[in-house]
Amino acid sequence: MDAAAALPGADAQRPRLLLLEDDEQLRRTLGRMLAHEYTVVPVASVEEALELLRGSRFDLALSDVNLGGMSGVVFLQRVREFDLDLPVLLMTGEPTVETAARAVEYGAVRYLVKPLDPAQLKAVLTAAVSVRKLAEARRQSFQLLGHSAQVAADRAGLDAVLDSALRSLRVAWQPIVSWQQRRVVGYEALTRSKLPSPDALIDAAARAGRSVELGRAMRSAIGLAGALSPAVDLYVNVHPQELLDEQLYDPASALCALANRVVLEVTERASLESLPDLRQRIARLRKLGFRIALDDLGSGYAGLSSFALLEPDVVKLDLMLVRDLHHNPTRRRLIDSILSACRDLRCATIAEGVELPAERDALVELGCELFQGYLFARPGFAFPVPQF
Ligand code: G
Ligand code: MN
Repeated sequence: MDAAAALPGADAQRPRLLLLEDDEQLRRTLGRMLAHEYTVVPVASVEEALELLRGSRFDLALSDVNLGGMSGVVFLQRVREFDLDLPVLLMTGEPTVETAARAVEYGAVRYLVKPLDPAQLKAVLTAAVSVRKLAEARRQSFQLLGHSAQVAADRAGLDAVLDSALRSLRVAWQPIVSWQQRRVVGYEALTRSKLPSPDALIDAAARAGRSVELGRAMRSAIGLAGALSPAVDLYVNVHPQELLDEQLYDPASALCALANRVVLEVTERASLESLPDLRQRIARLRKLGFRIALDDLGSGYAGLSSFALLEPDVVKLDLMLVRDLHHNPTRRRLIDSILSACRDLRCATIAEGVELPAERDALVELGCELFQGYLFARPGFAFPVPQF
């Protein structure tokens, strides 16, 4: 452990720098060179470095790329599993384009080539400390403003967050009710994980190009739970990218086995126009027994075209449209015309996000009959039963 003791000159004001270098000579030289401005904690192994980083706060890490068997890029990935903001600088004597590219993709702040020029190194380190401060401030203000949807910006961070979120993936169910009949007609499957909101997970998966993987994990969880569910319809969200996943069309899949009572919800938030053969794909899904819903209607995107492409069996009104409609004549008029158009098209409508009796009553007056929202029941893991 003696390598892990801070070098002389340590004081509370200086930034703490973790130096990971397995060459003893170089570790000493660098340590001495940086000790004037940093509290340097030198270590020789990745495991030791990770333990220290987990145990206390550091402002930056400087690591060799070739660490006797383990790569500095792997170190970087492991750091991102628990610290998304720590600037990590990698140094190498034998630069290759490939490692440099991977280092940058996984969020290395800089990629330095040995021998290091002391002045340049100092400038780079100073900048890295500022990057650390800025990252923390941004994260805090995001949280303060309640914007939790965006997680880790770099690839290693995203992958680490996603891996752990996927391991903690669960399905919550929210009932959809017929008000006239005072009964549950279906349940929507909603994604829950360690991340603060489902949107954070969906957004992170999309940015990492892993929507299909998330979709598969959800569908298999839903297929398993669905077999145990009450004999009502199951509403399942599919990201537009999932429509390109052949696994969705596999008749042997757990979800396909339930297709006759599954309604696939396709959101209006994302554009559908760029998806090749969309019409054909939707037709294949119908042939398998699935019905199609257009989700989040009124949330913005190309409403008409997505309707025409999907020819949905069900339309779900976005909760922002529903919110306070009893106080808002414009929203009310809009909903009125959507409902009447849907009646003409023989398309069922579900009002989402209904929280207040006044919202429900205004919707009933406009002829809406199917509801979903906290007023009836919050999502829960064991098929919640609303009280009427
Ligand atoms: O798939 P969709 O984008 O429609 O997801 C619906 C989301 O809205 C879910 O995350 C669910 O938890 C949430 N939700 C459901 N009912 C209500 C409600 O009454 N009010 C609010 N604010 N959110 C709701
Ligand atoms: Mn939905």
